[in-house]
Amino acid sequence: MRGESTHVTLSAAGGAAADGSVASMTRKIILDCDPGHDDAVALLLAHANPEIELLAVTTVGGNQTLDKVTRNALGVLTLLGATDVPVSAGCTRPLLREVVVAADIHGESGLDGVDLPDPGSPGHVALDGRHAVDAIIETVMAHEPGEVTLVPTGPLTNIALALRKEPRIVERVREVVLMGGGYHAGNASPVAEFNVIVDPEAASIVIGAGWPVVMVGLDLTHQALATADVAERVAAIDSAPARFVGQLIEAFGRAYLEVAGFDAPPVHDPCTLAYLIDPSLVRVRRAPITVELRGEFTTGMTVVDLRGDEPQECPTAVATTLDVDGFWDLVIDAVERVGRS
Ligand code: PIR
Ligand code: CA
Repeated sequence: MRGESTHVTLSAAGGAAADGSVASMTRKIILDCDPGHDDAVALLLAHANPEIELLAVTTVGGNQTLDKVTRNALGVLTLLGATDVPVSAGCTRPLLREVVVAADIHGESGLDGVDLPDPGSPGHVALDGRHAVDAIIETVMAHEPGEVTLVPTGPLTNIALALRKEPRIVERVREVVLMGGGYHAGNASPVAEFNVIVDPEAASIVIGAGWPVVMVGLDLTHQALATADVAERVAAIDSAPARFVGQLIEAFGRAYLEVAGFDAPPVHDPCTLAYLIDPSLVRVRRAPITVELRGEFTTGMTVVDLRGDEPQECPTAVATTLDVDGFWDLVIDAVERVGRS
């Protein structure tokens, strides 16, 4: 489909610009996140990998309250030297439901166990004045159809509201590659993943909008384990960003061991970017997805219909298999690159 890749893209607009020319191979993205240890690694990969052009970062209440995750996003970008990326704060709470945070995993700050630059320090990244919903709409509408990819790695509240405020973004966005959900088991309930169960109505709106969606769920992200070998590779790099990633992995690993009994923590959110940078790293399968909104025990479950042959016309897909070594090579390469700049 796309000339520059053998990968069968799910994008409606493909890689061609409106004038028929093939768009550059870099992917223009908006990262909508709730940092969060693994969101911080996603910020790093998005900033440092040359295939990704980070147009904007938007924040949403999720792992911690909006004020905390926004402070974390600004601190992480400052540490990375990503001082030219606009950051906008978004929704403080889900569309219909009460705020739920993941303090057990991410701590009271949302990023416990890592040192961030003092917000008052010179050169610290400051907030863009716009609300995240407006930043998303303005950024998408200012680009050509098929140019901007949305990468949500937190609850889907901002994206759902952007869709409602400016429905034309459905046609204009290239695709939505989100971390959330799963088709096997949950982490916030037996069947529901955190980002989806926090705001299931928003997830339902986003997943069902008709634009191309790749759901990078727990089935995939639980393969992205930061093992001792990964920690060693990071520790071998002598730079401030590498020490930061080392702290992240250690703190995340401790929490995941205590709370979930994992020997190594799954670094969920950067898997979305790995798929965009090199689609051969993530196998995906087209499948209809619905979000359970009324279940007594199943609210927030992403119901994925994997029966029969893969449907060719379906706009939604789920990620199934990760090239684990290829994934960590990308992350380590990004850590080395930020250290150098
Ligand atoms: C991770 C998260 C929330 C709760 C737990 N237990 C673990 C966050 C991650 O940032 C990721 O985006 C997603 N939500 C995984 O469920
Ligand atoms: Ca997240």
